[in-house]
Parts: sequence; structure tokens; C-alpha cells
Amino acid sequence: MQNVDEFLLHMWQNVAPLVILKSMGGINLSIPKYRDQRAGHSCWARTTSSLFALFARLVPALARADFALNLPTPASGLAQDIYDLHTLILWICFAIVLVVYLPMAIAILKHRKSADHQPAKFHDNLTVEIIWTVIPILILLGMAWPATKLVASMKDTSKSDLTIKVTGYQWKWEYEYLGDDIRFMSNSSTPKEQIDGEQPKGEHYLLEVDRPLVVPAGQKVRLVLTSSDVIHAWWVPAFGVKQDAIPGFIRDTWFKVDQPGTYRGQCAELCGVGHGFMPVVVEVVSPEKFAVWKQEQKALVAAAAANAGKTYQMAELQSLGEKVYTANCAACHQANGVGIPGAFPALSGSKIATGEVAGHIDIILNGKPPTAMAAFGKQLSDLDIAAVVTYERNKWDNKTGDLVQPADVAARRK
Ligand code: HEC
Ligand SMILES: [Cu+2]
Repeated sequence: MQNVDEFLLHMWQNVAPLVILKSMGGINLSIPKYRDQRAGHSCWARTTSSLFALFARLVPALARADFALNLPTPASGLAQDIYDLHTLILWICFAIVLVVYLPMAIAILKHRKSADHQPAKFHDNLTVEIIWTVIPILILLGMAWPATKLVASMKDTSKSDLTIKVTGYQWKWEYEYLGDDIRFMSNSSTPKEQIDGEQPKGEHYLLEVDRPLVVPAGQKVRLVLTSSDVIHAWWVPAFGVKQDAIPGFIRDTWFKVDQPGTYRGQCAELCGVGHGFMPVVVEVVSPEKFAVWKQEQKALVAAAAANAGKTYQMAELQSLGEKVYTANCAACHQANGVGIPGAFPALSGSKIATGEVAGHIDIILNGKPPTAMAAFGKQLSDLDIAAVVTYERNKWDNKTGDLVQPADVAARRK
């Protein structure tokens, strides 16, 4: 550091306020109780938060911090317990600061050489040594007890009301309602223009999806998680749930949310270039609405099955194909079909996308291990694949005029 004054000034202006606010946030932490949420915040909470606002105005770094320093408002009982545990530990730390560091600072000040303090000349004091060993052990045990209890309850997925299998893919989530024949992909729905900075960013930028996970309020939902490629992590902060999805393994977790609403999260394990583009959105609805939703999903599946033999027009396939392409393929092959040289091949002018239809369908159904080209056979329906193949064969520089029907795809499935 060439300029110590500048460094100290930086610490004072930018780091110290954050540390102070974080510790004050701890005081505020214990106030907005999950149980009392509907009744609104207490008067105490309002007073402390207006104090913060005043404080923030006095210190420029805080005004910029948007008060995003606390844990999110808990939406599940589990998240509330995590919140309370965090608060408890913070208070214990605070007490230790008062009991240990404050006397230490006073002792250093009082016993300094310049005040001509004469040091005592003893060493070894068994009583003191026993005390300063036993007390910390008791404190640690006191902290380990509630922490262990909470971790055990986070792992307790027994007696769940429904089970949903969650599979991570580069870069989207698949949800499968076990025992209910409902299965769908959930893709980011943030428009490319917002990502590229051509349009202002929306309110839920990168935290919005085409099809959210829908679950009933007040019921214990068990998730079993795995991955089809690399490690992902399913994370919804307000639920207090963050669980790795690991290829070849099954892990489970659970949540129970009483308050209907939309809750958002994202993948929390660096999983490749699209890692920032795989949000999680959970729609918590009343059990009655959930039952209706389930019927609708089943009707959709039945309708798709009934349409299996149907033939589609070019325009229909192209417009559906564009949607499928944008959601599933554009992250690698790019919207303009030129790919990323050296990593993802161009589809515009590609031998496969302009050659035999069968080969084109096959690479999408089966992928090309071990490259990043995944098998989409299980992720996409025959209609989706027919549409995206038709789209790719007639888009950009590709002018094959080929029309691929769902039945053609079904015939290539093994
Ligand atoms: C994770 C990145 C990724 C995604 C997503 C992806 N691909 Fe690919 N794709 C690749 C890679 C890498 C290759 C090259 C494989 C190889 O080495 O032959 C490839 C190859 C292809 C080819 C053959 C191109 C050629 O000329 O060799 C086609 C066609 C294709 N992909 C279509 C699709 C379609 C359709 C989708 C969406 C349903 C899709 N891809 C999604 C990475 C991806
Ligand atoms: Cu991921």
C-alpha cells in the first residue's frame, strides 16, 4: 500500500460502515418473526429500521448498499429457525466482544508503558487457565447443540406430502412430480435483449422462468435432486434450502411454506457459462388451486399424446421451433446460429443441419458424448424436436425446405 492515509480513509468510508451495519443488522434480525409477519412489523422493528435509514444517509457507502446485508425474510419454518440461530450466535459473539475484547482494550490502555505502569512479575495461574479452557468449551457446546438440532431437522425428509424430482441440466431445471406423470423443463425467460443491455433490465432480471415449480401451501414438499451433467445446486434463500444436485447421486431436502406467493432463487454451484442463467421460481398456491393445476397438467399431457400422429404446417413448426431453440440451444449455438468458434459449432451452414434429416434428428436425440452437446431425447417431446429441427433446417443460411413431423422423430427413437 503506497499511501497509508488513503488506505485508512478507504477502510473508514467503505468497510467500517458495512461492519457496523452488519452488527446492527444483527440486532434487528431477531425482530421480524415469521409467525408475526402477517401482523406487520413491530414498533421496535420500525424504529430500528428508521434509525438505519438515518444512519445510512450519513454514510455514503451505506446508501449504496440497499440494505441487502441481512438474511432474506424467512418464508418457511426452517428458514425462520436458521434466522433465529444466526441471531443467537451473533448475540453470543457480541457478548464475547464485551466480556473479552473490551477488558483487553482497557487493560492495554491502562497498563501501557508511557503511563509508567509497573508489570506484575508472576507466571502460571492454574485457576485462570482452567477457567479460560472450561468456559469456551461450554460456549462451544452451547452453540453446537442448537446448530446440530437444526441441521438434523433440515435433513429430516420423512412424512412428506409429495415428492418432486429435480434434475439439473446445463442450464435449466427439470421438475418431475413423482407418481403424477407430470414432468417439465423450467427455463430462464429473461429476454436476450435485457441480457445484452439493449433493453432496460426487468424487475426479476435473471430470476424468472417460463414454467415455475408449483407446490401446495402448508404441505411438506420433499425434493430429490440429481443432475444430468455437472454439479448444480437448487437454492431458494427464503426457504432456507440450498442443495447440491450431483450427477450419479440422489440427494434430498424439503420445505414447507404456509404463505402462498412467488419465491425466487437460482443455481448456486458454478456449472459452466450459463450458470447465471438457471433461475429457480417456486409458485406456492393453495391446495385447492394446486389440485386444479395438476388436472390441467394432466390434460396437457393427454392432449400431446392425442396429437402424436398429427402433421403440422411449416409456419407452426417454425414458430414453435424458434421457442424451443431460444430456450434450449441458443446459449451455445447462439441466436444467430453462428455458435462460438472453437467451442460450439455454427448451425448456419452446418453439414449436419443441412445434410440427412435422420442424422440431424439423431444428434439432438442422443447428443454427442463426451462433448457439451447433450442428449435432448428425454428433455424434449417429439413435437419439440421436430419443430427445432425444422427451424434449424430453414433458418439463417439453411434453406433445405425440409418439414420434419413428430412421427419422424418418434421413428428415430430407440
Ligand atoms: C451446452 C452447449 C450446447 C447446447 C445447449 C446445445 N448444443 Fe448442439 N452442439 C454443442 C456442441 C459442443 C456440438 C459439437 C459436437 C461435436 O463435437 O460434434 C454441438 C453440435 C450440434 C449439432 C451438429 C452441428 C455440426 O455441424 O456438427 C447440431 C445440429 C446441434 N448441436 C443442435 C442442437 C440443438 C437443436 C440444440 C437445442 C435443442 C443444441 N444443439 C443445444 C453444444 C450444445
Ligand atoms: Cu447450475
